[in-house]
Amino acid sequence: MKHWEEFLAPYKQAVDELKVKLKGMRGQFELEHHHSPIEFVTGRVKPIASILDKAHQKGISLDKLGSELQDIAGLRMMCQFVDDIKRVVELLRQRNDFEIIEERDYISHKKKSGYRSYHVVIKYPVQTINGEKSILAEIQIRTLAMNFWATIEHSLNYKYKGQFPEDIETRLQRAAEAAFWLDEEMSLIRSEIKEAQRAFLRKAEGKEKN
Ligand code: 0O2
Ligand code: 0O2
Repeated sequence: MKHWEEFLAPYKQAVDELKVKLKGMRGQFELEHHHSPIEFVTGRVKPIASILDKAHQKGISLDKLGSELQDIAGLRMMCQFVDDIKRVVELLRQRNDFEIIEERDYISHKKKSGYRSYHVVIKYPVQTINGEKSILAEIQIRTLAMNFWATIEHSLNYKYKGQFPEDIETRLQRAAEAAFWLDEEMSLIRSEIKEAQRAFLRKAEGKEKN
């Protein structure tokens, strides 16, 4: 157990630091009164049981976890609109506090399950008392609709262990299509939403001044 604590410590530190940094990006957009392409950010260190399960499934030996399991440290950035995702990925590419080592586009190429999201794998340097240690982290960037679907599907997956009854599988497929159309519709009325948000901010600022 002590060994796991030591192994996971830099991952925990990376998740904590990256949460502050990525949430900071949202704060900067707010400060400049621009629409933030980032709605909210979450992060977690993968639980030990899930690490062991995934390593077993993928045939990764325990001494190779650090180099072969890319999502021990996981961050999620939620966006309102599909177009925001591109913008967020661009912003991540411009940063120099980590190196992007892989990108996986499950939006242009959704998974068979119906899953959509943009994954960016980074190499992040953590400063420790024994020097610098680089770890891998996975940032998942998705819309609120993609997140809604993935969250529900993930919890059902846990219940059915990936073996969905046929009717549930069909409904999940339909729900994935509905989430896709929701994103499409929202993109179409995006300019109206943006204008409403700007008007709301102006009103809130007016109230603050009074
Ligand atoms: P605020 O003031 O709510 O913006 P944490 O350690 O709490 O920072 P963690 O444990 O990674 O973060 O994840 P958690 O607690 O699930 O959620 C992180 C942040 O995302 C929290 O905000 C939540 O309020 C916010 N959040 C979670 N789900 C949603 C959602 O569906 N919609 C929106 N808009 N926000 C959500 P903070 O950072 O605590 O601060
Ligand atoms: P968690 O922490 O429980 O979410 P894979 O072989 O597909 O398992 P790989 O190749 O390492 O994984 O990377 P991939 O596919 O880019 O990312 C895997 C992660 O993406 C998963 O992590 C999920 O978070 C998310 N994901 C991928 N496919 C699906 C899907 O069909 N449904 C949902 N809900 N999420 C998905 P884990 O391991 O499940 O961990």
